[in-house]
Amino acid sequence: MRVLVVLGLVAAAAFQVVSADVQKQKDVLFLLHKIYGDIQDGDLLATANSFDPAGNLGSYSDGGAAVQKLLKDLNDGKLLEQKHWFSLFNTRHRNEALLLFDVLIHCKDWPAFVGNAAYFRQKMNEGEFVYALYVAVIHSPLAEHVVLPPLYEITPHLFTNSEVIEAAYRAKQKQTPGKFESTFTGTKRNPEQRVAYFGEDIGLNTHHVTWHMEFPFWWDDAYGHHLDRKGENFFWVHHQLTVRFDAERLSNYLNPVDELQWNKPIVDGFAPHTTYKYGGQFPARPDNVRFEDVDDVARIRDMVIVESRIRDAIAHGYVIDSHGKQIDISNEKGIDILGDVIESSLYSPNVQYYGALHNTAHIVLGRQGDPHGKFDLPPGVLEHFETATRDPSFFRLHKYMDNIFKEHKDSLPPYTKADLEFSGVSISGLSIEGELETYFEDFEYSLINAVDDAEGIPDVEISTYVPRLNHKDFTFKIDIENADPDKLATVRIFAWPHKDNNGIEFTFDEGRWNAIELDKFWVSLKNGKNSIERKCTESSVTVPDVPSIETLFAKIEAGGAGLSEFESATGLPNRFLLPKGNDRGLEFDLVVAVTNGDADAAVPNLHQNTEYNHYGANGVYPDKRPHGYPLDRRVPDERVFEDLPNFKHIHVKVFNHGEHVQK
Ligand SMILES: [Cu+2]
Repeated sequence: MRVLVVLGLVAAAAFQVVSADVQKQKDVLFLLHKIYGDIQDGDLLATANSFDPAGNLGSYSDGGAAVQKLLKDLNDGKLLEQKHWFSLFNTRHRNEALLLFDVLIHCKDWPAFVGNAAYFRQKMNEGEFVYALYVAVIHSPLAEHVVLPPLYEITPHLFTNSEVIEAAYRAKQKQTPGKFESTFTGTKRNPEQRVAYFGEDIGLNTHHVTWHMEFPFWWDDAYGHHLDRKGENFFWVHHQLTVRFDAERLSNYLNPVDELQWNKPIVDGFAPHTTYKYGGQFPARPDNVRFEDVDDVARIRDMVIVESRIRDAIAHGYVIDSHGKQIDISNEKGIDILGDVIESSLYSPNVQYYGALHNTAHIVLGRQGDPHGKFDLPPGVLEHFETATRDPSFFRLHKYMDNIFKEHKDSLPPYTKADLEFSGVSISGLSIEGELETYFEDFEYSLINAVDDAEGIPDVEISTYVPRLNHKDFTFKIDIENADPDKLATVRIFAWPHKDNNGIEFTFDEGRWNAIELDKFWVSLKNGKNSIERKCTESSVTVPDVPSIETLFAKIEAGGAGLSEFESATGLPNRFLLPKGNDRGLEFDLVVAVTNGDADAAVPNLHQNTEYNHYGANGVYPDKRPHGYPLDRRVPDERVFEDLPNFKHIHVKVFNHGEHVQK
């Protein structure tokens, strides 16, 4: 049953009965809507103007330590001004945003949370505020059921091409509604443009930034909970982006990505066609730039040194913590530590020695257009999780790090048949109902928050539509024989491209490293034959599209029903489940592994709808096995798999016939 509260204080609202969750939802939407101007809701604006953050220090679980610090910085005029770009990779910007997060996460009740959010929204830099509020809503138990609006509607500049943003400004100025077409950057002369639909997809950008909010590198367990397997998750989410990008490339007759190397040119340049709301254009980078040291950030030599220390640790099978003690990584937990080290996060056992390879590389790569700060350019697209995947060098950088992770995974002993067997269980059939077929569709989103508001100038409808990949419905049909009484099983489904761009078949060992995770679920097997039908829409590794802010507002007006499925946006958009494929049908190896559900379970009561991406405060990742299991280790002899009755391997084709569903 939902808790009901009566808003009886304000006369106008005296008879209004609103559920607590709906009120919270409404508050958060109004806090984020029209972020560059005043709060649009009268009550909330009144709260912002009357709230005294230091008025009741008893409402903070840290006794008000964070809020007093933030207030002091505010009153001393130390905080970044409004109407200025914000980057999480800028230390000052990050510290300020995290100070606000620190305030919000320590609020003991919603009035304190929303009061502080409203108060500081009016005074702090908008980018810092949006970031702090998103992360606080994701992590605070107070906001557990709040659905965050799609970021591309809150800060559209980071997701939308400059040309379209300019058209939006003109539409507002002329007071003429407009619906503008977005295209992908560049021309057909750039082969990379063939896969721009992937890196520039607003859903992919949202997935990436949301993941980094769910698992922030700056997370400190003192905020209240531990982020389980954060380092391994870092590896896995980027590994999946890497293998997916290669599958998109093969779909478009391009070779897989080459890894980035510090002593070689960055082959592909990039012109972002993206502009900051405040701060000018995102810098471009021509082809074949050679890495240069970036003033005040890092020397390339230091990057090479840090890399070799990490590779040394992998070869030794241990890392050395900040006290000089060895931590064994030659086991299945090693990947988690290595992820913390490479990112690096606050969980890294020794940042002093192993540095922050990933985070520093993002800045170094992002600044190659102006490494010495001669031209006073704002940060590059790689310095924002919202925009990073737009630049093809993002995938080169991540291929480089993925190969370091692979070195570690390859150092572990391969699984034996005995490790993988599930006695009494065999897969007797595997097929797909429906065709694996992708298509493009136009997707429309509002740009109302991109343009400026002025007194007396009403809003007009302004939106853009952009082509995006989707797939037709299909269902996995899996027949499983169980010779024993009822038992719990884990079903894992993966696919990898069958051939490279030259038509040469991948070996099983090459293929399994490129495996795309399609689904993972628990199922109770009865004795005898179990015919399982698993719809593509049920995939536990994907999420549905979050409704637009307009729809969210409308749903609240209607009482707030039908929002629960959007509570977490962490995960790949479901429409991105399949790689594009092509007209001839891109061949994939589709594999299913059914393993012992009781042995795999990290928590009790697992079922077909268990979620994996967002497991909340004090959450434990439901699956005890390493990400990618059982394909995560090298396979010197593929007969180990082909002889397993609980493993099935078929070939499928993914088609794209050039269909484009227009608006
Ligand atoms: Cu990332």
